Amino acid sequence: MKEQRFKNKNDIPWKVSVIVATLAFVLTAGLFQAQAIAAPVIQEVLYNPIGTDEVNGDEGGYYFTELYSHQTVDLTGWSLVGWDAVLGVIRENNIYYFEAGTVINGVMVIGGIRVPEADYIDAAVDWYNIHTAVQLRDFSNNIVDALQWGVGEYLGGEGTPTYEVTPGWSLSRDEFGTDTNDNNNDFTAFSTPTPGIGPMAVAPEPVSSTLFFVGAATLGFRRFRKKMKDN
Ligand SMILES: [Ca+2]
Ligand SMILES: [Ca+2]
Ligand SMILES: [Ca+2]
Repeated sequence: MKEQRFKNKNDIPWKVSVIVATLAFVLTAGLFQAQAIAAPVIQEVLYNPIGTDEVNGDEGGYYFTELYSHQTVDLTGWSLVGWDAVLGVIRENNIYYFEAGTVINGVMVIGGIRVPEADYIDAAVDWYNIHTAVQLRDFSNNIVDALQWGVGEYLGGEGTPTYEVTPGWSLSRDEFGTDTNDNNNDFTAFSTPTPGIGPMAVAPEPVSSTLFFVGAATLGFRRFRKKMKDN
């Protein structure tokens, strides 16, 4: 009985081709979408230095926020904002305004004076160590990218927040700057922070991943076909 499902056995490869091609197209499109970085992203953040965060209330501690952009973007009117995820408010002492005419193309580091790689020095980027989000906002105050560590009643980051890290560790995206808009998925804690070292400029070829998925889909169909035969 079940043999009759495929009246003409020559139909099978044709259908498989269509299924596999469609799957490959959808997956490839998805991969390209995930890699497309239209605007600057928050690449790495060290918010909890070992020992005192700020020295004498100035820009002393070893903390930094690293941004990355594949394109040249004028950051005039943009800001980095510290968000309290428990109270759901912006912390007024944690707002960094980019100076007019600031341009990003590649890596940019804003940090304390103990960070030699810092392009700009400002204590405003010494974010709170618990339940906080840092948000990159454009000149219209739209949130372009955000990272939250620790949970609160309010979400200021993207997707699921990461855990709060050990003092001296940073949270960083991978070497491709992958941004799936899910902080817990995109950021990893690193014991050796890399301020000034951003992702590779060139996004990876998605072909190998696509082939993997196509291979997996083909294998899945073979199993399905074998099952049909066994029945
Ligand atoms: Ca801090
Ligand atoms: Ca994002
Ligand atoms: Ca880095």
